[in-house]
Amino acid sequence: MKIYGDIQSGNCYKVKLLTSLIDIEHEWIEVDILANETQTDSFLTKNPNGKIPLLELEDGSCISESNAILHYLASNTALIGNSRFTSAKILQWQFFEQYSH
Ligand SMILES: N[C@@H](CCC(=O)N[C@@H](CS)C(=O)NCC(=O)O)C(=O)O
Repeated sequence: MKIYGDIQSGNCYKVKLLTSLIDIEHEWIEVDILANETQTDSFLTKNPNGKIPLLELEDGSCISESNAILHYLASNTALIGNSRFTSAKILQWQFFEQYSH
């Protein structure tokens, strides 16, 4: 899998940190937003919203939004578990982080 990001961005760093915590093999592709690399035709084909982080799977399908990426990568690991309450608490913090932080 490939992850497009900028290590100085908090949204991207969250994803990078998770790949380290649960040892996910991936190719990190550094994207320079100041050089408008998120606005090229080829990047917009992968994420029409033109933002990083972006996860690209082996079959070419893509997931954007940092918290969606975190859920995808952490699913079936102890970090997510299968408790409804824990799952809702994770979402609670992630929505708080996106909208209020
Ligand atoms: N809600 C999104 C926010 C993503 C976002 O704003 N990414 C910024 C970098 S932190 C970006 O790609 N900016 C480039 C642009 O807006 O052109 C997420 O959590 O992934």
